[in-house]
Amino acid sequence: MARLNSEQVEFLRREGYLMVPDVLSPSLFDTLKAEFDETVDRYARDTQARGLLDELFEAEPFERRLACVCEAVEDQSDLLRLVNGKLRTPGMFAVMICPAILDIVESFIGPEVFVHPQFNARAKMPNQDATVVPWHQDLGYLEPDAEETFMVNFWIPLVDANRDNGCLEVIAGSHRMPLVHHETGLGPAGNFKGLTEDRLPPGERVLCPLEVGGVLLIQHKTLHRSLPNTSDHIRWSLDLRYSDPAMPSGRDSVPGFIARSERDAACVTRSLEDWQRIMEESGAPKGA
Ligand SMILES: O=C(O)CCC(=O)C(=O)O
Repeated sequence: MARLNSEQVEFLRREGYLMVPDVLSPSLFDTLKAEFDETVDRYARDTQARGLLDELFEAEPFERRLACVCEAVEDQSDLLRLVNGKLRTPGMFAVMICPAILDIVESFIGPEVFVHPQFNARAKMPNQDATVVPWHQDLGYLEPDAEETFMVNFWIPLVDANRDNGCLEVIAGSHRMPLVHHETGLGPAGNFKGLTEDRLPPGERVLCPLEVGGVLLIQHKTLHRSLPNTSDHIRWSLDLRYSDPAMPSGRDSVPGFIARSERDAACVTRSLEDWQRIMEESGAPKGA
């Protein structure tokens, strides 16, 4: 059991964030990273075959190759779409249901665990305005009926994350605010909702650098942002969310799934295929 101790549980409840180093085995990400590698490789080969890319950049490591390919093609949007967002793949499913993560969630909400339908893979590219996320509460991106739902939100780096490559920053204690109005058109590319500096509450601003294997936990009202990536490599990460299945998710139009249940083992989603079936039956668009 990788349950948190009472001090850690108390810290998240009091401060609205908690960094937990060395809690996931880096090998947990092997399948997911192999999927990303394969996607980039396939795209590079297809694009080269069409005469639109000179070099395959095969010798570049995971944290560089995508950036090299993006720099070398005229339009990167298709490729970036393939490696960002709500990827329902074996690698993503394996991370979502990994016991170390579910144990942490249990420390807060008990043995009924819902994998929330708001989740993302992010390939935050060097010097890319569109992935610099302004101050916001995750609840600002959900329906307000989830205000009282206790969410355990994970931010998980797939490469070591720091100030230079755009790690997260949080405002300690900000989760005690209610849901605040989020303005549209913020961030350097104007593509996010959030809060401008003048509307931020007082509170210590805490930078959250994390090595692979660590996680940052926040709550759905914790104000946080991500810094620009000024490095020469990609800051790959995941953000996943968990809550009690009996509480509103704030995203009714898209189903999540139950990853653990003491009450009814039969309702647990045990395979990617089952998760995909739930999605199909809901009628929600594939990438929703
Ligand atoms: O990963 C990032 O750059 C931003 C993540 C974020 O803001 C979130 O998960 O809510």
